[in-house]
Amino acid sequence: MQEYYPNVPQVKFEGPKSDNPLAFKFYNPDEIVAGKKMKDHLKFSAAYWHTICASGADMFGLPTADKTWGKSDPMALAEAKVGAFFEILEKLQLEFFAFHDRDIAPEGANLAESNRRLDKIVDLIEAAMKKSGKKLLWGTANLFSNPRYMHGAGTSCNPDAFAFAAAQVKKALEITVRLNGSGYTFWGGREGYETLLNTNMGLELDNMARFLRLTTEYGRSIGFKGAYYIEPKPKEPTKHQYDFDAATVIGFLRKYGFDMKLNLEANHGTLAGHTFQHELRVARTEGFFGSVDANIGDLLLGWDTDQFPNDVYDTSLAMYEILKAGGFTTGGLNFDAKARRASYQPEDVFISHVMGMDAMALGLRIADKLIQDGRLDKFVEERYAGYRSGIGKKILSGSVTIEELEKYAIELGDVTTNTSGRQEYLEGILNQIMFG
Ligand code: XLS
Ligand code: CA
Ligand code: CA
Repeated sequence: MQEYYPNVPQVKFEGPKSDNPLAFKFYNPDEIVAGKKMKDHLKFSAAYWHTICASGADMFGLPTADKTWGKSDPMALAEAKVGAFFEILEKLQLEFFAFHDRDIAPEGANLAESNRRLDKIVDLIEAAMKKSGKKLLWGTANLFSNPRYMHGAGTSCNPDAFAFAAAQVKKALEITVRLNGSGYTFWGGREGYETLLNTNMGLELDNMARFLRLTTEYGRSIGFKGAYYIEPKPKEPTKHQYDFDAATVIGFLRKYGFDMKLNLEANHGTLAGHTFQHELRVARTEGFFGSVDANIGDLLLGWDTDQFPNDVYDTSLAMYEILKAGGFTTGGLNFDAKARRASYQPEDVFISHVMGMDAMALGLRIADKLIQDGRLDKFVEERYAGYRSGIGKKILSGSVTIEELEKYAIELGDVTTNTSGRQEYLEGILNQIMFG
């Protein structure tokens, strides 16, 4: 069997003192944290499109990273990529992966040919999964790269594009079922608008719902038992994306009555002006927590940089929310991430994942300590203690009238007993847990 990365050994846990760039310092897969193996908490996944396809090309420059292994024929290259990708999963101890249909096989001259090409590569992926035990976290369809989707897919003004997209998702769902995927993700690639001057927003939103209805029902009809996710993103590629953020998507799902969860990307949360923790908190509070794309953006830039997570404050607070949500069931931590353009050597694919996995593992360790410590929970509990008795209890019971509240307020005279929010005390606890 061909080895695609002969210079990269099996990556293992060596502990915090190790200076080996190709070893985990904090991610120790079988170590028990909060009652479970770290690998079962974190459920790491690699993204086919970045890990094995992204070449470092950007709007200003050509590719920097060679991921072709001397293959120029597109199908021969697609076949080589399967071998290389599974070698990466194996060497990095990544148990899961995710892909778009067009990442794994190049589009043909028509839909029938594209589907035949997909079948050929899926045969290889299925065999590689069987051999390695690796699992599909979620599948998806690329409904944004081809020019046919210039106006969107489900929200396109052109019904031919709607039909083509539905056919593409039908095939992607069949593949996901065949590969036993535990999820299927809808990211609204170009489902948004550039200008309201040419846009019928009401029709587009209803059509997005029609599109989701048709596709999700089809998935169930062919035996898909996993979770459907919508991945929010506020902008890019369109100026305004309909799936703006967690709260917007939850409103949409409730309006149209869909049983779906959220796949939350850290980077998309910050692009929407929220912290990653905020997006996770919204999802967990509302019961829509599903899966996570752990990649971050650069807070000084206003676009989607898809970087590996390195900020341990962020990963700790994210893991805190994830633990509080009860952890992953169908979902996992997918690295929708790529090494920077100048980190172009084959080893960088591995080094970048190692750093990201260690950052999430540190987050898990710290989140567990925060919960064990209990001071944050206790503080929040006490902050709302007023609702456990008296007028507070009555408000919660729903039995209070506005006249009673008026009477109570008149008798009270004024609100004189507010307690301190103690933000700095709580931030100090976080630092103490992290560095103490
Ligand atoms: C793009 C999205 C995309 C989805 C899958 O910004 O993150 O990669 O995760 O289509
Ligand atoms: Ca992204
Ligand atoms: Ca993503």
